Amino acid sequence: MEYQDFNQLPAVATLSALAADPHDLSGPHGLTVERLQKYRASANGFDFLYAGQRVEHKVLDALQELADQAGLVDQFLAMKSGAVMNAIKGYESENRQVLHTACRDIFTTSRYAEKASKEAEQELFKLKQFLEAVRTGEIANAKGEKFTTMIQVGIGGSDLGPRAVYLALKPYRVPGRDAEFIANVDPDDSAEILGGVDLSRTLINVVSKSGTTLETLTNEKLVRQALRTAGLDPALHVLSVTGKGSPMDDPDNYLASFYMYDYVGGRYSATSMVGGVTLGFVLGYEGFVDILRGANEVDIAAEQRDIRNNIPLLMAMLGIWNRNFLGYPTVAVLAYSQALVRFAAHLQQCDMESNGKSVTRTGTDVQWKTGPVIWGEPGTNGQHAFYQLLHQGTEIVPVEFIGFRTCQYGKDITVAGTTSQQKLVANMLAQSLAMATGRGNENPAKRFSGNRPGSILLADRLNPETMGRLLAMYETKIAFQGFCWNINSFDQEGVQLGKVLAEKLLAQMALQDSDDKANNEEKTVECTLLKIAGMV
Ligand code: G6Q
Repeated sequence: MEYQDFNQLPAVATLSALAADPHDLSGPHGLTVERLQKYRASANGFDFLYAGQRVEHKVLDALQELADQAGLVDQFLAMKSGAVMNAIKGYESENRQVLHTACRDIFTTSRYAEKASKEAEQELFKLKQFLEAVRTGEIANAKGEKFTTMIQVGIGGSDLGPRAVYLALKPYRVPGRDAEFIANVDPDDSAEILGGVDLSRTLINVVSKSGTTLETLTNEKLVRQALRTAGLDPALHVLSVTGKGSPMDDPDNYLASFYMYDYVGGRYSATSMVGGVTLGFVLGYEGFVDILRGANEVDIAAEQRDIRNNIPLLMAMLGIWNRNFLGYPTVAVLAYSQALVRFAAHLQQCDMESNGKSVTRTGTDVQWKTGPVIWGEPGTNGQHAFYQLLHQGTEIVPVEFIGFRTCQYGKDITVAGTTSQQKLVANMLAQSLAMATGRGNENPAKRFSGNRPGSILLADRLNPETMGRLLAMYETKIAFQGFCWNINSFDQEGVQLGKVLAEKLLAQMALQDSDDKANNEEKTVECTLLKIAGMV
C-alpha cells in the first residue's frame, strides 16, 4: 500500500483556507435548534452530538475528502485483514500485523484474518474451561476453597485497558468475585493491594506480552514471596498471560497459561487474553464475550465511508480539524460517569503512545502536527476543579464528553424534582453549551468567550457490550488519525531510551564493590546524578 504524506493531500489546502473563518458558535446563529438536530450521528447504540464543534457543511465535506484521499477506510480494512501496518519502510521496525480486531472477529464464519481469529477462539476456549473449573471448585486452593479474587500483575497495556474496563463494569461482577491490579514497581502499590486481600482465596494473573518487563517480573517475584510467607503454594495460585516463546512462556511454572500474540499491541490488548482472564473471572465468561461482541459491532460499523455515518471516523476527522487546522494542542475526555474513572488514563496511553510520533511511515520527519495531549477526569468532579481553564483560560481545549442516560446500579434519589442521574447528564449538556456559546458581560472577569469546541458521545447505559463499543470506537478513532498523519501508530520506540538509562542506573546501584562505585561516580553523569539524589 502506498502511503501519502498528510501535507500532500489536496484537501489540506481547502481545510487550511476554511480554518481562517471557522463557524462562530458564540454568535446569534452559533448553536441553533436546527444545528443541534443536524449535526449528530447514531450507530451501535451511541448518539454522537457534534453541533458544538466549529464546523459546518463545507468543513465536513472537506474532511470527507481528506478521509477519502488518505484512504482511511481502505487502510482500516487492510489492517483488519492482516496487512503489516506496524512498520517503518526502509528501517528496522517491529514489522508486524495489527490484529486486535481479530480478537473479537469471532461471531461469524467469514473472518478478516482467519488464522488470528482462530487463535483468539482457541484462547477463549481455554479460558472458558479454566473459568468453569474455577466456578465448580475443580481449581481451588489447598484447602479446597473457591477463589474469590484475582490480582492482575502487569503494567502499561497489560494494565490500563483491563483496569479501566474492570472499574467501568463493577456492577456486573459475578457475586463474590473481585479484581485488583498491581502495576507500579513502587513496593507500596503491591503492599497496599496484598494487604487488602485474603491471599489464600486469591489468584495471581501475571500479564506480560514480552515476559521481560522489569516492573512485572519484579512484582511477580514479590507476590510469589508473599504467597510463600503466607504458607501458600504459588503453583496453586499464579497464572500467566504472555507471548508465545517469551521468557514467561513456561506452563510448568504456572497454574494456567494463556497466550496473546505479537500482532496485538499492548495498548490495544484489552479484548485479548490480556483483559480476558481477569475480566472473565470477574464478569463471567459471557460477560467478557459481551465486551467482544460490542467491540466487533464497532469494527464492522467503522467500515462506513461516509464520515457523517461513521462515529469513530467522524471523531477522528473532527480531532484532525481541531489539531491541524484550528491548532489546539490538547483534548480533554470528560466522562460523566464515575465508572469511567480510569478510562481517560487508558486513552492517554492508547492515543499518546500510538500517535505521539514525529516520523512518517517512510522514516521522514513529519511536517505537520500529530497526536495531541489527552487528559481527563470524570464530571461533575472536574467542574469543581479545572473547568475554569476550559471556560476562560488562554488555551482552548476541545472536549469529548461521554455520558449515559441511565445509571448502572439503579439506586438513585429524586431531589428537587430530578434524579442524581438527571443532574449528572444535565450538567454535561450544560457544560457543552457553556463552552460553545459563551456569554457576554460588562465585567470582563465574568465574560465567557465561547467557541470552545466539544462533542458528546451518549448511550443508554454502560454495560459490557456498551463498554466494548466505546473501547473499539476510541481504538479505531486513534488508528484513523494515525493513518491520516501517515505515522506508525503501533510502535513505541519513544519509551526505550528511559528504560535503557534506568537499567544503567540500576546496574550501578547493584554494584557491591564500593571502590568500583567511587570510581564510576566520578566519571559518569548517571553516577553523579545517583549520588546527588542520595541513592548511592
Ligand atoms: C503498549 C506498550 C506498553 C506495554 C508495557 C508492558 O502498547 O507496548 O505499555 O504494554 O510496557 O509490556 P509487557 O506486556 O510486555 O510486559
